[in-house]
Amino acid sequence: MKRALQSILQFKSVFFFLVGALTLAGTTASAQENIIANGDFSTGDLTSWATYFADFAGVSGTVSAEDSVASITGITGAGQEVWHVQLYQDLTSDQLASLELDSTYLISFDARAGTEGRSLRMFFGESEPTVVIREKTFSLTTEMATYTAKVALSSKNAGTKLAFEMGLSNDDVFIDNVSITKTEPEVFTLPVTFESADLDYALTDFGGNSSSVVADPTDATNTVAQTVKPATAQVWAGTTIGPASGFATAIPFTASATKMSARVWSPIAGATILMKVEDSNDANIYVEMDATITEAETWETLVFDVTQQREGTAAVNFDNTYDKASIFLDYGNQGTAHTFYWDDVVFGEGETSTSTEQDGATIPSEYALNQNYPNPFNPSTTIEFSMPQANFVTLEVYNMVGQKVATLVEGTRQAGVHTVSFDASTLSSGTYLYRMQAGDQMLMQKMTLIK
Ligand SMILES: [Ca+2]
Ligand SMILES: [Ca+2]
Repeated sequence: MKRALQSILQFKSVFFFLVGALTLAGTTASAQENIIANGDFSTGDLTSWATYFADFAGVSGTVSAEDSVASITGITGAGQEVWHVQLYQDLTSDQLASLELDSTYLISFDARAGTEGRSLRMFFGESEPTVVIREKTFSLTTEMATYTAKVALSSKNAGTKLAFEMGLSNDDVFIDNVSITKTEPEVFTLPVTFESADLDYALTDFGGNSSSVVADPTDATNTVAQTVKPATAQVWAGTTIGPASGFATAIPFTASATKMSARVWSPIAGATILMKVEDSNDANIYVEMDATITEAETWETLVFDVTQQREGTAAVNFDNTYDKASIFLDYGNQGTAHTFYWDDVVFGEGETSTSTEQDGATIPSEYALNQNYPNPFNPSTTIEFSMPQANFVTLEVYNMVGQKVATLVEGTRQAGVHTVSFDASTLSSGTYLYRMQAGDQMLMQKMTLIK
């Protein structure tokens, strides 16, 4: 999936050149100082690095830095714990001092494996007691490639280390060019699809919930949020979508654009799902909206209308800023150790999908992006696209100078015909391009907004 994402990103930059847009910021972290010592193993040895083998569990192997690449080879006995074989660097007090709290860091490394698909876990944090600042598992290939993860640094302590954990496989791993550099924070805003390869989604739980970003249990190619509401959780336990500081930009509610949506998988029918939007700088400014799960153990798209607030709660004021959103799963009930999944928090009504399982229609034979209807339109229109197989897909709208004005879909979708509505009430009259990308396919159509 990661490689597919990379090729989509490459394709995207090609598109920007094609349309002549010069607005893409070419930022790199290369000018920043690397906090890791001997990250390129150029000394030909493991200076500053340490290794760990769980010899009590009978695990052994060989680590070296010949040819200025770290190699972990000849592993035997792995298979019990992911952390049983490690190459790691304990950060010195000088290294720690150079890490600034509330800044964003990019952890980057090159790696390859002796076997295609071998997994490698990157751990950044403290091992005893375990404090995870960032943890991410990568699927390596036999070709050297660059892997990254972003960290919104909110804590650091004396035991912080960067570790590569070889996991449950005995296959060889080669690592080079390890760096931790300060970088620009990711612009965290809607839509939230959990598909970014290196964004730290930094979900903020309260009231006893425990959330993490995991593979969709119904579709391993999709990434979703998992929220456990344990038996000890409060009736008001919830999860802020991102950091407590909210989104980078306000949710663009207007009198004619009042809806947002999310997909939720609930283990129980009848659960109330509450969406709260608020001003990150003023807790007194908020709107609470709710929806009800109709069917257990299936993905449901829930639409939340900011003009339809919960009874007895504050109404929307479009002059206010709503730049933070939180989701409350099975709101109003104490936790019962249920596990929920949620995904695709988007501005607008989201999508309605016609999957082949639902209506018995035939699977489309190829990718297709149909002419929107109505067209011309004012202010909203419907776009239909077809997928012959499940894939990661983006559907974006551009103006005629190549500026992106909307992202309508960004995530994995099943095979089938999908429709998405586009509300252009904030845009001016003119011709717009809408572009779909899925796998190596790129399809484009024109539409005309006449106000
Ligand atoms: Ca090197
Ligand atoms: Ca997703």
